[in-house]
Amino acid sequence: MTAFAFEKKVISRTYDGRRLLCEGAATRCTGLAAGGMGDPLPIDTYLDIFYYADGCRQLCRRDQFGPSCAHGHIYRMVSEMVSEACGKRKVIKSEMNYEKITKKFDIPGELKKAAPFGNGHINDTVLLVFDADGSEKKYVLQRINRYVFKHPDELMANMRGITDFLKKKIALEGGDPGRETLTIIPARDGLDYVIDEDGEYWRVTAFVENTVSYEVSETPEDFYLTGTAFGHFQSLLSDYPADTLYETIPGFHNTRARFINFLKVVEEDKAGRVGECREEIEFILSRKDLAYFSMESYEKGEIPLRVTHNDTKINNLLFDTKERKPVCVVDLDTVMPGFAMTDFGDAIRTGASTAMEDEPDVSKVKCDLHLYEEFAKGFIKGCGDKLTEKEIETLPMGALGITYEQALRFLADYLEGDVYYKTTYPKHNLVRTHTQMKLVQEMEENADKIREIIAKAAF
Ligand code: GN1
Ligand code: MG
Repeated sequence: MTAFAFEKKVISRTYDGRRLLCEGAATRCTGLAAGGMGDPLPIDTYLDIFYYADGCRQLCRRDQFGPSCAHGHIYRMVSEMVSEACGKRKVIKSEMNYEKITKKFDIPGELKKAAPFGNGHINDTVLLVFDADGSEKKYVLQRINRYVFKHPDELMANMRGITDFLKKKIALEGGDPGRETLTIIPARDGLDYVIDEDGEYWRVTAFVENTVSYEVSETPEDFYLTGTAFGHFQSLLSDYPADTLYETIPGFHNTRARFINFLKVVEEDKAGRVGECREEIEFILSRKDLAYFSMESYEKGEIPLRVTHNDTKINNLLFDTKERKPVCVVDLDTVMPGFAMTDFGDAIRTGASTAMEDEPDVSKVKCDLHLYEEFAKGFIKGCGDKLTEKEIETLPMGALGITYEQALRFLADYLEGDVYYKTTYPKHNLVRTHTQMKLVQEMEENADKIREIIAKAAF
């Protein structure tokens, strides 16, 4: 039996009550397997497919999910297939013809290659290679997730405003505006996006050459530099006119609102999974204080609202491949008014963790305090003199709060039937919940040391 050449009866099995439509993907996977993926694998059940896909993902990590990575290709194909089978949304077909959509953008030259790219949980991303008069130029095409972003036009208006603003500031500082922030490639009709016949929104940005992003911190120095970059990003936007920004996801990091919504999700139990998640639910409910902290601090006037990135996961920063220095903060979809501690926290959540966000073995998940300290130093330095004393004092709660919020979000999505995050196997969101719970515990246990770290980093 060759890889993925499984039988029809397997294909029609149900996954959480919904029929898996694997046939097309299976055919394509078999083709890929024949085309150099190595030995045939005995695939008996659809579960094996998920696990196989996950194995592929592990293998292709080193390759940064590059377009030429066959393992990455299979992983993405299976995840697309699962999204579609679960009725979540229409997916980008791996064999989709991108000519038609890319022609609508003002890109010189001819499309040579297009391949799925990156590791985001939300939008679908494709790397485009164009040939313009004999020289190769790359672009990033993205389909904006309309389930998550209800008003892509507003999102793009934010992105245009922010990137124009950043380009001016970067130039003033003597930096390279073409490289240090994203460049939107407009459509031929002048808009910053194209709507296709299905009502899907697409955008294109210039690819930032010779850069790479990391899923975990490789050295403390990298993470220190990550801190300076995200801090600097916030400081560059400190005088951005916040009232011109649309809220692309209302209440995005209002953890209190998320907590209140979580109670509803548990009550409704849409996917019938509450019974198996008692411990996890209890974990969230018993830490209500964490959910209320940021909003209450703000309402008491203790911390200001700033223009923040709101998704400072470390893979949202591009590093120069040769110099290993941060170059460009990407993923500007959630730049909105928010709290400094949230940006601090989300980077700690991902970069000070010793494992991936979906590591199945939680004993590998630790909050590395040395990394924590390096990031804190970098972030505070990067923010310049912008942070107030109270903001600095609340940074540890930012990390704890956002990690707690992420546990809550993954768990809520699991309980709702995996409708928000891309998943590649049935309990993916639950596995992610567990890593976040472990990090929360780690930060709770080390609270005193963390307070000292921040005090030391700040003064
Ligand atoms: C999503 O797509 P990605 O990985 O940049 C999510 C973040 C979460 C993150 C968890 C708009 O970001 O908020 O922290 O997954 N983005 C949105 O990995 O919900
Ligand atoms: Mg994102």
